[in-house]
Formats: sequence, structure tokens, C-alpha cells
Amino acid sequence: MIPPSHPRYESLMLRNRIAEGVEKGIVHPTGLIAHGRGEAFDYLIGEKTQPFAEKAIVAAAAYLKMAEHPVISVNGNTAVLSGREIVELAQASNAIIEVNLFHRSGERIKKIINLLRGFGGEKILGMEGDARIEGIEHDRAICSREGIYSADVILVPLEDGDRCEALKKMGKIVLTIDLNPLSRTARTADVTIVDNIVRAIPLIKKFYLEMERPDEVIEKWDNANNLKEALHFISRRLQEMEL
Ligand code: PTJ
Repeated sequence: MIPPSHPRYESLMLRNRIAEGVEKGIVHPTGLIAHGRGEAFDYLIGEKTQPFAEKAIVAAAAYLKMAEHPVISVNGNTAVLSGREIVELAQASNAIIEVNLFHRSGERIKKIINLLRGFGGEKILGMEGDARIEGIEHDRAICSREGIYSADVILVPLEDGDRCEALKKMGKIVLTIDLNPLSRTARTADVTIVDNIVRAIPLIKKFYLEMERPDEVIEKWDNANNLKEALHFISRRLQEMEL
């Protein structure tokens, strides 16, 4: 039991959620490693939604607002960290949720679908596996025709670089949440939110609901420039750190 007064309470609670997710067979064991990498980058950005992240969150909300067929892709880590908030975002933005795993297993997909249903998610895709992401080998390519395959805008948090690239080649607008601004996903996506998913998802919903002129936001959006801001922020913070 971690006392709420512990200085690293929130971070330790998230860690517990990921560890419990592995025990329940929802998170893939390598999800522990992915989470640890995320934690390290979260440290570097001060464990707060920084201005560059907020700008990207607004841009993601704008793309979702302009979308005709938005889809939110959920994996094991995403489900245990932000499952409830993803269901709420999908309801607010009329997006379809698809459980789509890097390490695909029918059993894990079923468990994640049940978890999301418990949060009020009604139609959750993922079991059909009736289409493929073009240009990707093996089971990682399997997706749902009604979901990811036909999406125009897709939010894929904590994604792998290969699949992000393949989704771009299929002509989709890819929105991602990745604490690592150097990852291939971060550099390939149309919008990269360099923030923790637990902070980012509720804010996407908030800005989505407030947004009046998504076209103006998109017109001004420059993902590469925003990533540079994130990297400058980290390097400045390191240089100015008092020990
Ligand atoms: O459930 P599956 O089978 O789909 O597998 C999911 C994982 C995450 C294991 C899989 O997609 C994977 O191995 O991902 P990567 O290639 O390690 O990439 C995950 C990225 O997410 C890394 O760049 C991390 O820095 C980042 N990340 C980890 N935790 C968070 C995060 N970004 C935002 N918020 C987090 N909490």
C-alpha cells in the first residue's frame, strides 16, 4: 500500500496499474519496459503538461473534430492507464474504439474489450480481424475493416514506429501520444503529443468540446516545429537543473 503522502505517489500508482495489468493478462510483459521508458521521459518534461504538449493536444482535438471516420486504437498499456477516459473521449467525439495490439492475442483483446465495456464502452472493435494494415508483416497488421482500415483520422497512443509509418502510407492522419519526442512514431505522426497519456486524454476531450474553428488550428499546425520545442525544453531544463 502506497501512502498518498509519498512524493512519487501518482507515478507509483501508475506503475502498479501496469504491473497489475500484466498479472491480469491485459498488458503484455514488454509493456513494463515501454512504461519505464515513458517514465524516464516524463521526468525530463517535469511530469506536467507543458505548453508544447498543450498545443499538440489542441491540434489533435482539431483533427478529431474535422474527421469523418475517427478511430481510437487501444493497446494493453493504454487500456489500463486511460481506459475510462478513452471511452469518454470516444463518446464525446463520436470516435470508434478498436483494440489493436502489437503483440496480438485473441485472449488479450477479449480482456481489453471487457475492461472498456465496464467503463461504459458500447461498440468496441478488435476481434473481427477482417482487414490488414498494408505493408506490415505478421499479426501486427491485422485490424478491423470498419475501424482502423477505414479510418481517416486515427489516434494511436504508445505506438510502434513501423505501424505508424504504414498508417501514414495508407493516407491516414495519425495522431499519437508519446513521451519520447525522438521515437520514430513521434517523428512520423501528423500530431505528436509529448505528454503522459493519463494527462493528455482528458485534455483532448476538453479542447474538443470547446473548439470552434478546427480548420484554423490545423492550418497553423507544424508537428516538426513542436517536436523541436519539446527537445529544446528538455535540454534547457537539463542545463538549468540545480543539483
Ligand atoms: O499491448 P500491445 O501488445 O499493443 O503492446 C504495447 C507496447 C506499448 C508494449 C508496444 O506498443 C511497444 O513495445 O511500444 P514501444 O515501441 O515501446 O513504444 C511505446 C512508446 O510509448 C515509447 O516511446 C514510450 O516512451 C511511450 N510511453 C510509454 N508510456 C507512456 C508513453 N507515452 C505516453 N504516456 C505514457 N504513459
